[in-house]
Amino acid sequence: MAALLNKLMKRDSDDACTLWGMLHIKIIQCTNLRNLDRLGIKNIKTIIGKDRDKSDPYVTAFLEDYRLLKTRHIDDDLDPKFNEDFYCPVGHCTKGITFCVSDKDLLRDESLGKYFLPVKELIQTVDDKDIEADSSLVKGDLKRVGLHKVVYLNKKKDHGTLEFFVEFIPVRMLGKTMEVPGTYFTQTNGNSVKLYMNADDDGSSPLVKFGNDGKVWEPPRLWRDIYDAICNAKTFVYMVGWSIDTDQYLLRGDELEEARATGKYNPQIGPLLKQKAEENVTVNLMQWDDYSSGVMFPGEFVILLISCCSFSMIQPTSNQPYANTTLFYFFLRNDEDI
Ligand SMILES: [Ca+2]
Ligand SMILES: [Ca+2]
Repeated sequence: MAALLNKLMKRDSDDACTLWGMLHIKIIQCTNLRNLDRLGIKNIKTIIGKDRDKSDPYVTAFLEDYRLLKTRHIDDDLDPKFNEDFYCPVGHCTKGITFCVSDKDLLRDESLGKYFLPVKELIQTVDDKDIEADSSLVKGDLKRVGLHKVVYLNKKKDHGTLEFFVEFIPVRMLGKTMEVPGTYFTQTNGNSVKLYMNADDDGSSPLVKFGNDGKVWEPPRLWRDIYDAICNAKTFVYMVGWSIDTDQYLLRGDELEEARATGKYNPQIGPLLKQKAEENVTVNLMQWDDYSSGVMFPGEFVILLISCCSFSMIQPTSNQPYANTTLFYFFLRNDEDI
């Protein structure tokens, strides 16, 4: 099997090889990038309130047309520090990895420079010297290869540098687990998944019997479950969503009145999360920061088109009053692919 894999890796043209395994790439930083945002206006800071007169760089990397990664962009910084790790499963015949540094702009991003890493720098095989150091190795097998580089963009000193680390892990070295590497939490077993049809049940759901003993299906209640889960949280609350409307109530009708009158916790999402944060429960919100969050629709509302031609209105900025507290942590991510 190893011989076949090695043969696959070495086939193709003189320049191309098949990378099969995992690429771990860390984009570290850039230095001395060119300024493509210079407006030629003196004292721009006094005109628009802040210094936007520098490039807003981000980094992407490709195997031919396949995009491996994209970092966040950093506003107005010619020496941006990214320190972002990416784990990319690959099975591609390629001549190498193309790193691109770009300046984010409102209409059309511009290139700040490129660097091409030939694939052959990542393909190394076990030789006699390696076996002397580790007798468990097999001559001819592909090795795990790591490269740390600081390179000039476009091979020009005045275009600035890109610093990165790239590691190729051949498929034979990957574990049998399906676990995604580099995640915040390791894989756990024995978890449960609950599917919901509606946010809540207003009593109008049809009576559904199942089994031979007359069991009746009870529709699960999403918002009630969320409320109970947050109330019972002891260590952390992580919320992920396109947008989170902190004004929304999780309870309705009699339950809402009861919670207001006697409940320990506020049934409104924003105040409820604040209460939990004040109990020293870590509360993290993750929401998307995309074009529709402000550039195209600068108002309070965003119309998010959902499949089946239905649409809903959400308020992406309604949680901003909470963002100013130290109790909440926001992780905003640009995504231009929606
Ligand atoms: Ca700028
Ligand atoms: Ca720009």
